[in-house]
Amino acid sequence: MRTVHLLMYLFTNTNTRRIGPKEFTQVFYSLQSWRGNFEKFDRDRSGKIDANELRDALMSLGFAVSPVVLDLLVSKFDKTGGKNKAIEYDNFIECCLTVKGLTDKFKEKDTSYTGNATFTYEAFMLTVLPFLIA
Ligand SMILES: [Ca+2]
Repeated sequence: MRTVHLLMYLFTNTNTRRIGPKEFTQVFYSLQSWRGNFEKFDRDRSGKIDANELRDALMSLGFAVSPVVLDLLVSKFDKTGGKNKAIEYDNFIECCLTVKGLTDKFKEKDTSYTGNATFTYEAFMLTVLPFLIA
């Protein structure tokens, strides 16, 4: 459910819980392409994405995260609370969407791509909270 709400947030840019046929079509095709990504990067066919597989998946999407961030992502999105050290399909989508969404929001404030951005407290909260409580 969290994954669905996050998808809806990203496709509508609002916290609405309803989408029209146009957005539904976008979400539907987007999910098909996520399935393809998941299968492509689950190289050992374990049905889960481990840290190395996630690193390659994020790289292919254009996101280079540090090993520390990678470990944090795997433990946060691992349904077993870090026991499997791997992420299942729906959480994989959620993880990638979270990285993409937060990176896009950061880039809006880092227009010259220096890797630094300035946020007011209010802007920071409004940027991060929708991803935490999607
Ligand atoms: Ca795997």
